Amino acid sequence: MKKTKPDDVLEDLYLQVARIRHFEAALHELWTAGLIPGEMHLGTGEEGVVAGVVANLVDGDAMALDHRSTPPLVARGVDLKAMVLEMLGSEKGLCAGMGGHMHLFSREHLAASSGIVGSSVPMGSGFALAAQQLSPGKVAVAFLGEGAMNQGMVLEGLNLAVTWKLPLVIVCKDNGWSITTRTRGVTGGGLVQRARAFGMRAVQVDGFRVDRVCKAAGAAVRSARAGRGPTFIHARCMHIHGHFIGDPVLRIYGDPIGELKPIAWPLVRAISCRPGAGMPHRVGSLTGIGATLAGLGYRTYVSRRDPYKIAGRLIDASAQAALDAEARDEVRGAVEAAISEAGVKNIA
Ligand SMILES: Cc1ncc(C[n+]2csc(CCOP(=O)(O)OP(=O)(O)O)c2C)c(N)n1
Ligand SMILES: [Mg+2]
Repeated sequence: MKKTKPDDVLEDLYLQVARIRHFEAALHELWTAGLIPGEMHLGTGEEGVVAGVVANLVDGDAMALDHRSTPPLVARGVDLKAMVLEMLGSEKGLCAGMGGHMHLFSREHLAASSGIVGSSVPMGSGFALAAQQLSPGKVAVAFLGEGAMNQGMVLEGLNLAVTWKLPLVIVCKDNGWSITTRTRGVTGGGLVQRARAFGMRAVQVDGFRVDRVCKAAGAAVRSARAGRGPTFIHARCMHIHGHFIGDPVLRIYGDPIGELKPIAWPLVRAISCRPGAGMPHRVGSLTGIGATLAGLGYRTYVSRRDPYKIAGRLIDASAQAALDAEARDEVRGAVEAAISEAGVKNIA
């Protein structure tokens, strides 16, 4: 693989990728043990994009985040124990146990997340406006999924960012899916072209390559710091665990008979009941369900690339092993401390 950064920078990037991967794996375990309430959207598969962008931020820069907010907060240096306590619903958590994984906030790091899809762009524009007015030279980053690009508030936020020349970097993490909707079926044109149509710089980068993301984001952040306005970065990625943990589509692949049994009969009834849509329409809908299953399965199991493994191959094997162990130990320590502080007893 052709390297785009010196070895020490690549090692730092790998460490952040590994810290995120181990943190997300720990959340996966805690959720599966029933200790985290509600849905859990992991950022496993986005590590290359997130670590590459966050590596360019300094104190006083801000981050507006979406429903996969833990990876950027890990990379930004937010206290891991406080985040785990938050997930557990403890009042000692980052947001006193009131936020959960989708509404995390750190005043110290000027970072805030929201489960409202698309809201990170207006929120990021607000952070960037504050930076422009109150602390010139500082920047804001807005992370969003490609499905969010069809939200009206995103388009409004992009427009104001350009018009007011805000120091904003918009990072679109494109996994090709919005839950079970294939994004290309609901999105016109190219997203880079869409951003350019607003008059801003827009670049495409391989989100599986943390070094390339770091380079592209470095240029965008420098440009924003120099007062040259926003840049849009489009980065492909994937979600290794599907939309959320326990994604029903991926469960079907794990246990086809068990998972399809309860839905087979309702499907047959839906196809055969009268009155209603004509048979061609019904067959078309069924084909659509099959195509969704096949598409998500292909993306998850066949065309799968892993930014964590790819980042590991950019550095020496011995350095990779040592940094991976460092990241794993740090996360394990934080989880054990959080569990003990929260007084949780029934961990499997
Ligand atoms: C305004 C709004 N509409 C719908 C939802 C439900 N929802 C949660 S995640 C999601 C998909 C978002 O897709 P994308 O932006 O591509 O992010 P990804 O989940 O793929 O990372 C949707 C529709 C929501 N949370 N907010
Ligand atoms: Mg998506």
